[in-house]
Amino acid sequence: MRPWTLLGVLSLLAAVPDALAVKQADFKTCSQAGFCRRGRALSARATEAGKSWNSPYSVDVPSISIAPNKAVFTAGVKSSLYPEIQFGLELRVHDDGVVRVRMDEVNGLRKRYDEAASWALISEPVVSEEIQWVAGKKDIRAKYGNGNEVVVAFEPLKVSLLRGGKEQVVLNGNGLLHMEHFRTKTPAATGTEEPEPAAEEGSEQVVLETPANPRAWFEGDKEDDWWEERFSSWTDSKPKGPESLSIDISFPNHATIYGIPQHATDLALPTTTGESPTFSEPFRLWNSDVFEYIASSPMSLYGSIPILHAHSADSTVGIFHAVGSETWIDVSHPTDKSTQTHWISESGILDIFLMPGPTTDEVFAQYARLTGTQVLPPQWSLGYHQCRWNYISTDDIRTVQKRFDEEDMPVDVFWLDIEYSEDHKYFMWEERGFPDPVEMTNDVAAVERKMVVIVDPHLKRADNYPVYKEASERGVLVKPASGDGEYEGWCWSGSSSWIDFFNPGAWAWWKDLFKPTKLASGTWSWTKSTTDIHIWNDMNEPSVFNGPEISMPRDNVHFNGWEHRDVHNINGMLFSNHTWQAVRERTNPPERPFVLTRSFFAGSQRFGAMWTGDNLGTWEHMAVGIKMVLANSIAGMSFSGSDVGGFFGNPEPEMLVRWYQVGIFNPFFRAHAHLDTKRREPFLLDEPYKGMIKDLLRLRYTMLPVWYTAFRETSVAGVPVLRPHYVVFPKDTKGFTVDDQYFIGSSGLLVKPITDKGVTQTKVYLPESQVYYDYFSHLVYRGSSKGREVKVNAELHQVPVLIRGGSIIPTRERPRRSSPLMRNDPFTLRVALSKTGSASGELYLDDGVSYSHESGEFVWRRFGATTEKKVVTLTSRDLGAENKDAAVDGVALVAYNPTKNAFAESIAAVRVEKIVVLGLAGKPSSVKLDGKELVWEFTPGVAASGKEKESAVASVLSIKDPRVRVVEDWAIQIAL
Ligand code: NBV
Repeated sequence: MRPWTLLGVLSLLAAVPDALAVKQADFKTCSQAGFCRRGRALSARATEAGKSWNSPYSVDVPSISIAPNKAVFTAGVKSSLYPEIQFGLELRVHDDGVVRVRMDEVNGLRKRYDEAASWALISEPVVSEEIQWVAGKKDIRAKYGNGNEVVVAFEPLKVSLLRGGKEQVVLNGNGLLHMEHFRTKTPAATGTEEPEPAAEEGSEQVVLETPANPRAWFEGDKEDDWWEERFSSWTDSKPKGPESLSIDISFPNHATIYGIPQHATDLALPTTTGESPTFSEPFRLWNSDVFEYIASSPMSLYGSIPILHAHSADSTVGIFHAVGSETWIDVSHPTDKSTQTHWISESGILDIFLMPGPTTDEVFAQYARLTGTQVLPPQWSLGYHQCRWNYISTDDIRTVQKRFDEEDMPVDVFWLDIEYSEDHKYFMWEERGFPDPVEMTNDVAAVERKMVVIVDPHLKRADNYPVYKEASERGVLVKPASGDGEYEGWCWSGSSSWIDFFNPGAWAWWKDLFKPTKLASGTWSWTKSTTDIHIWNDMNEPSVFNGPEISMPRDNVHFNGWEHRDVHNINGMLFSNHTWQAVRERTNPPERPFVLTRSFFAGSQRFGAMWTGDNLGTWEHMAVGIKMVLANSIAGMSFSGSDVGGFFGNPEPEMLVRWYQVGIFNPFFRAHAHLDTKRREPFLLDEPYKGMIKDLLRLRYTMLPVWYTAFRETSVAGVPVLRPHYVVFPKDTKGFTVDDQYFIGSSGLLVKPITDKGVTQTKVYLPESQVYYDYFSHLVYRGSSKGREVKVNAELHQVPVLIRGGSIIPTRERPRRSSPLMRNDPFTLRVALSKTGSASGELYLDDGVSYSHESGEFVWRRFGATTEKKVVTLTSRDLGAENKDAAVDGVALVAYNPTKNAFAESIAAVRVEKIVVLGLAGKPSSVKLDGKELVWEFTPGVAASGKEKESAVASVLSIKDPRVRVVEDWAIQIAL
């Protein structure tokens, strides 16, 4: 065991960024994880053997059975190497075309963990009713809608998803399927003479020349870390022995893949095997508190979402593997048109969902139907969050709030990190600094701001900590490997234990803790809190200072006897899930909670926001943060962001300004800093930096209607808030690797934050023959259908934001102290005409805090612009009423309530105060509403000079007070 002390930890943390680098030795490489080493060695042997190699798994044809509803196929599977071991294969075709493939060991010595999907999925998917099965000699195939087919080849076992007769996703096409069956610890079990000692750390598996002994050829010639495994000073007792699962998943017609967050790397995943791989290690999914992580690496980080998108110009498909144990994924491109991946998991069943697409939007919808959408957050949580480790007292918070107000800088939320708590006993206030937490919260709430307070999962094992005492009495703490008593580890709170959220006995009790009132039951509740306090869940990988790889031992025991290894990657999601429910149920009727989590899994999007953890204050980290947020976004977790300013280090003013430019275009926008950093709240900066950041904060607030509308779309349709190029322009091959610029929702805003020092100009990639307008200067940029880069000014006070021609952007331009104070503010509409003179845009509004939108209390408008016979007509239509019973991309919408809509009534008087039309062909002769002339101003455009294509400026028509309201239908005619 390592001698961790708080002092030691803090002295480590004090380093300056240049000296920071992850301690790689704290984390395993593939060759240090027995099952990964075995899986990669199998792959190496199979590659060596080439075509002479065949997977030992085959379908036991007589056992095939098709359920009467035709949607469920089951069959026995045999391994030629272990004829006595039985496996079962099940295929289910869902009504949206997703195919679920499950394989498990049948009647084995033990049961494999098969519950990962039950935590990730929102419900049991509905199966299709339109399947036709056609049985052949070598395979059986199910044909279903849209030319899709799923084929199960018998010998060797191979499952393929076909569209138009072409293979799109193939499981076990390369024969790497290996479900290590449970066995007893005898030498005979391996077919080898004697069990060999575990391989040395880092040693390579020997590649056998000839498969003289096929079992040994397949599994390795020794019991390599089967029964016990050592890493550094820790020993994993591995009571169940080997149980890993290897499977190759290929995409023969898709050359680019995205997903499997979280890794600090490019959005289009680089290779890890094959010819000259970018990384030599596979991508790892093992939720970890990787201190000072590297800005380009396949190493694990805090969360894991085992989903991939495979993309080509004519198709997108996806796969989601519901596995909660440690998983390594190798990526290679056997040809320039195909991708191959190899998944190696430590335990669990095979449970893969094949998502047929064929478009990116359909893959998003298919995944959303499985795991749910990003929950619509409280609207205030899209404002600016001011955090640091730590605001040291209630007066500190008051002073910070005062300074924001003095500088007229908007902010919605102040955060408290772990030092608010007495001895890191979360919920308990440290009385000296925080004698009046309720009053402090009320002071913040007086201008409709909120507090977010941290609650970590480690419970101090102290008799004077009621939360620990109650958890202990209820027997809901994680157990050590022996299965008896309470696991004890070391964290901020010293000697600590962890609640086992897999234990339903913890759930209701955990909810009660957050109630701000005394409970009749007499159990502890947070009476020194208010419903204006929301929650931050950190360290939930879980992070354990004296545990292997800074986490829990894998042989720890959870509810129902499952080992920690089986559920590790799901653990963090259960913590934020139950915290989210707890915060929601503090009030009756419930209010939308805000919970930030560091650790996450597939489905975590249902419970709030995540951030990318402890980044460094470096340009590299700023840049990779954008890619990481994009990767989370396409994997369902739209509400994500990275610490503005960088957690470690003291960014110079230029870097801080650029970091705010990144932050205002992250869905989750929070500044945060380490305990040892200098204070860097935006009001502390000198001019011109202070003014620049103030402008950026205000820009974020003016655009809140765009963000909220995008979140609402995400919450119903699954399409992400941030959209990388391949999502918006799926056919544009040049855009497949573009991951430093992106679109915000369907708004048409294209953003390219600057992440390098000393930049004054940048290139923005425009993939279509369309006009784009600079949001601020109205400079005109013309794209090309072949893809074209345009030069955009990007001095320190400028963040490149372009409006795609054809878009209408609703904003609110009045500066306020917090976002709820904007609720009755008028709107500005920026109409960016396309090259054919049309445009459209949406606006979604509701009360931002309650669930009344679920009973139809919202306002949802579509603004339009059309040009016909020299008249441009601007309109506003009621999308809520028009789509009453409809659906967006197949996901059902909440019915709109046009008659009883208290929210719409509450904003009935809210005006559109200004309409700006960009790109009119000439000066209008009249601008009229209902036949009456409006007040307007026109600035003619400036034609491009000489060769400088970028120097043209759009014409600007500004209609001041168009006398229209946001909840009404209207039409304005601009005669040219
Ligand atoms: O709670 C302290 C920090 C927190 O500020 C940070 O955001 C988390 O990622 N926490 C990690 C624990 C210690 C980090 C060195």
